[in-house]
Amino acid sequence: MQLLNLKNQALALIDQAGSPEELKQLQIDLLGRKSELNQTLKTLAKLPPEEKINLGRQVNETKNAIESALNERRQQLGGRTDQWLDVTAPGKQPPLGHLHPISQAIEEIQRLFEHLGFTRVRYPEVDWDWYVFEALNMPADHPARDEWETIFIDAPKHPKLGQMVLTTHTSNGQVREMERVKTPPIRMLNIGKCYRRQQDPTHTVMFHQFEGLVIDKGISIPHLKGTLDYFGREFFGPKIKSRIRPFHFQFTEPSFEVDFTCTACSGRGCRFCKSGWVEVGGAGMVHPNVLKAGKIDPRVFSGFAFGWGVERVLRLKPGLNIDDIRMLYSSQPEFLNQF
Ligand code: FA5
Repeated sequence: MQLLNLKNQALALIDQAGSPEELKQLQIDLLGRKSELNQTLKTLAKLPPEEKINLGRQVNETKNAIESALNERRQQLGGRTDQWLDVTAPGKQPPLGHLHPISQAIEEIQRLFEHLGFTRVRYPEVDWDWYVFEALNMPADHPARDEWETIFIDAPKHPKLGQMVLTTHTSNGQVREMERVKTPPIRMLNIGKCYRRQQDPTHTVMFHQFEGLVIDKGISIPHLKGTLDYFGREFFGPKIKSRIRPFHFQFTEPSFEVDFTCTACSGRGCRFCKSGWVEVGGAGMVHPNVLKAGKIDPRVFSGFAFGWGVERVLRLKPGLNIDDIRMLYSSQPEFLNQF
């Protein structure tokens, strides 16, 4: 009852106040250290628990009512309130993210190959043995399969397509693309995630490859070499040269490994590359057995294919020289924000 009177008197006084200064004084008198309300608050400690709760609640309600009345009246008198908003204050810029460096590299690679008329496609990350190995001239038990540190899926086998695996390379898209297009010309760019049981500074369990496949009448090695040179110039810089070295893949004949001049030493040879050249991946002329698996007549059509690591080409970009590609997947903002 005492508090109710206090509140009513306080509200009346606030209502009658004629200036912000008067309100300021009222605030001190009504809520300050020596105010009646504050004195009541001090008596709380000595009360039994139940009364304490009851009186505490009343004190709080009274205090809140007085504070709102003070604010309201202050607003009416044109003064500042406690909840004011300065609309002219400069805003706080929320931190802005950006695409992951691998996504940026994928976008750039896609753009470069689209200029040559390649079409970007995506094929399954979990695929049948047939597309990953068998159709690529690697029958079951062929030793060439050992090169791919394959992760197998524990699922029932398909009667014709075999076991399910995590794609070890984007070459699984080759025969799938032949089946999709049916009749050449084919100019495919398949970019996707690949998986192998590997982990060291230049290998990750999950990584990305981009795979080119061109099939038409009269396609030969110079078409492949021209495409490599174009990519090198556009992606790494105008002075970059490419070279192809004899190699072996079951699905290409002849097969090559593709090197670009090292961007760290401009091909002179350094700690990073040793020879002045850095390998980016494989390439070759599509094997007739692979064309046959895709129902394309090798007597009429020929083609080239290449498959390179996105992480591998990114780390060679001038100025980057990423020593350990695992950093790309470390989720460390200090590292990723540099891109
Ligand atoms: C292949 O995967 C072939 N499919 C490439 C190919 C395609 C040859 C078409 C001929 C025709 P290879 O296993 O060498 O080849 O891998 C190619 C590239 O993928 C490597 O040079 C490397 O850049 C990248 N790569 C392979 N394994 C990893 C890994 N664990 N982590 C990161 N990058 C990898």
